[in-house]
Amino acid sequence: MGWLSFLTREKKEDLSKGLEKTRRSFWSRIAGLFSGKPRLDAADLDAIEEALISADVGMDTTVKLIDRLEQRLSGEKPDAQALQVMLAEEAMRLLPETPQQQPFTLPDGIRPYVILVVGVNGVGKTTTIGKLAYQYRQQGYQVLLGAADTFRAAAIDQLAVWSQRAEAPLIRREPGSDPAAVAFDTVSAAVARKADVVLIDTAGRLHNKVNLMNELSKIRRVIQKVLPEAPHEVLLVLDATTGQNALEQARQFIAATQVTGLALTKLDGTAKGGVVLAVADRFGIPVRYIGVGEKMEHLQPFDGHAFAQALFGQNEE
Ligand SMILES: Nc1nc2c(ncn2[C@@H]2O[C@H](COP(=O)(O)OP(=O)(O)O)[C@@H](O)[C@H]2O)c(=O)[nH]1
Ligand SMILES: [Mg+2]
Repeated sequence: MGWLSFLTREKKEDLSKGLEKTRRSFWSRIAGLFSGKPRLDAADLDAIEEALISADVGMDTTVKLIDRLEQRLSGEKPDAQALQVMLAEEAMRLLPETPQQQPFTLPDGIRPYVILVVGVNGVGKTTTIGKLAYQYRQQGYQVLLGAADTFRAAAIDQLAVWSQRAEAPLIRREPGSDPAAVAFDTVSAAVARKADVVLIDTAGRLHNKVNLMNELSKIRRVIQKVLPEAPHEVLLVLDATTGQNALEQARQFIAATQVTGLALTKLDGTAKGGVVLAVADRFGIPVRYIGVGEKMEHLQPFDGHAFAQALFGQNEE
């Protein structure tokens, strides 16, 4: 299939560790399947279906997986390893092809490359920006951050800490100022300073959905006054620990604004890691990054092949 992984062995270990809760929980639910009867029956498929739903793969995606599994098995009973391989293969077929470009490299000729980061409060936007800034800096790019989450002083200060850590200058205004004005300042400064990449943080107060979406539109328009083709990416951050809620957030943001990529955080803290499959299958928008831990390098570029293996791989321990 020509899958060329850009994840090092070490990163694959982080990934496997990050998905451990989901994987363990999944296999513990179907452990009983592999003793006794020589052939697979309907009850076995029900058990697998339930285990997938418990892992937050979501109803629609689970049904697809079960259908395909049923076709492939046609009455045969796989051992645990064969089931693992099949699940991983079928999961991969659901994922949009992972771009084969080196992670954290920018496309040629687009400078500054503007990334707008959106999502509800607490999902990990600011942290993800900090980690991305660090990774882009590692590649030698000049990075500029924009603190367009202006509602709380703490939010700006949090980004300021990342700015120092990643050595990426921050454009900010007073708390309470207009987020679109900060976005404008940031992109203008990036043009003037010939920065390579711009990461703009935004607020995500969901209690006023209409306002939030209007505000994101306004930020886009203002950015386009400086650079008509920007933002080049709109990254929607989702918290994997919220399972089906993350799916609902994705639905709302995708309907309201032009999302080009997804980041799913906190996979290390949940048994609901299957939500990555649900989101990728449902919306067909590429998952760009996943968070498998708190450290800088724990924000990984998403590799569908490695992900599917790590999600369904057995626990040998
Ligand atoms: N364990 C873990 N925690 C994360 C990850 N990503 C973000 N967090 C934590 O989630 C919390 C909220 O993150 P923050 O970036 O402030 O969210 P924001 O409100 O969307 O900007 C912080 O405590 C982060 O450390 C991850 O991949 N794994
Ligand atoms: Mg934040």
